[in-house]
Amino acid sequence: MTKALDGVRILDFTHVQSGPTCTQLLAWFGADVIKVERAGEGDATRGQLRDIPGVDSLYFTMLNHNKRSITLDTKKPLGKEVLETLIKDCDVLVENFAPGALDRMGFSWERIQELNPKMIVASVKGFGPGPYEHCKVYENVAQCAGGSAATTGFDDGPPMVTGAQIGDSGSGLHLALGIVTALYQRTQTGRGQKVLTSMQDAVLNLCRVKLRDQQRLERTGVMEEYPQYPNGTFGDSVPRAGNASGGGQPGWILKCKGWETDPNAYIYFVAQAPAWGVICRVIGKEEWISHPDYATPRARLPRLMEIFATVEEWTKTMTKFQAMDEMNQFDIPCGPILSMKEIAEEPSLRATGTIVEVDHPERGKYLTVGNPIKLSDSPTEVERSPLLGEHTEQVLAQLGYTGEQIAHLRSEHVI
Ligand code: CAO
Repeated sequence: MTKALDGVRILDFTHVQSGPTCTQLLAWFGADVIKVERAGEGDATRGQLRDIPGVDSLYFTMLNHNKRSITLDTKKPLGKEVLETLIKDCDVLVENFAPGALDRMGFSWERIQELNPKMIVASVKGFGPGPYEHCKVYENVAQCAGGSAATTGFDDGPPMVTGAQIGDSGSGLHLALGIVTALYQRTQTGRGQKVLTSMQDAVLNLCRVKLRDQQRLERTGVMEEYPQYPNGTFGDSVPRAGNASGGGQPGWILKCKGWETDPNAYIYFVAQAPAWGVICRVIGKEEWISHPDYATPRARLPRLMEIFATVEEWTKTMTKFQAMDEMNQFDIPCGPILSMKEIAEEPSLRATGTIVEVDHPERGKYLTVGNPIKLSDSPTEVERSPLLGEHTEQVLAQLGYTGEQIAHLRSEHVI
């Protein structure tokens, strides 16, 4: 079966997490992704957080599936020549170097346009144009600068970063959408274009609801669905909301049986308005159904923490999975706090290809997260990440290099 992006060739000049997330997605959709790395070390993540000495780390393998790897020193004249050939041959160049690195290498947008006017040049940078545009940026810097850290955590604690890599993988996702959109526009214009995702922008986009709340706060001075209401105070910026729901239906994380020893024996409970009657019946508080202090969502707002505490007395009598079953019977929205161990072992996630077991020649079998975007006509088969330079000769031969030329490049330490 053909793949959605069959025939699209990507010059993958990415490293670490943000860029590789993007090119891995494109590879999963069928693009031919050629990852260009420096000989010797390659992408720094190959050697970071290693769990097996001398073997590509899980950090690397889980972000570089379905790609080919070539080694190339793009600062040497002969390496630049090879890069030029690649630029002429590929549809998209994706990079997430520090600002200015591609220009310093001699490959400005203008130069790339000269070589291949159809080429799409897609970049992740920490910041867009402005005071910080020259800064190097990692995940948590973006979470802090994009509004996530200020709005995550509890009111009485410091700002907090989240485990979800919204700065890196979030930016990669945004960039991938920009690339396929530019490819689509190219079918009409015949031209390439620049695609830029700043990590700050990507995080802020994912924190959109907090900018909503900032403006609500400025207008009304109070956030009635936040845990600070009615007894706490509000300043002039959106406070951290603990585990309050980000949407219009109040929610909170509640303890379940075993919480004293199991750090994940909790459930997220949503006091959805249409389910209020059934919630009251299930927890044995039928009197709340018609009581004026509880009957309407508005009346409940100043009492949310008391309501959650009462529901928690009920959820504490059962495991999170039993609580889930009980509530699901009545369509009460809720979700168990699943540990990574539980997720890794969940059979239904294996069945859908969301968790995939991959075999690697050096590390053996490991688990990865498969493609979260499922296309019915372009199913994803997750293939192991390439070893450093595994496809150098194959790709160069495809570009028209003879065996003799390849040997010369090797003897000059260009590849
Ligand atoms: N051959 C020769 N040189 C190469 C090369 C190759 N194949 N590949 C890379 N290089 C060179 C670059 O040209 C650059 O050289 P100069 O500094 O002389 O211009 C150098 O390697 C280092 O690149 P870098 O500055 O991007 O790498 P770093 O490790 O210092 O910084 C990072 C890493 C991530 C902070 C930076 O790349 C960055 O800010 N990227 C943009 C934001 C981003 O994506 N961050 C997320 C990373 S995921 O957590």
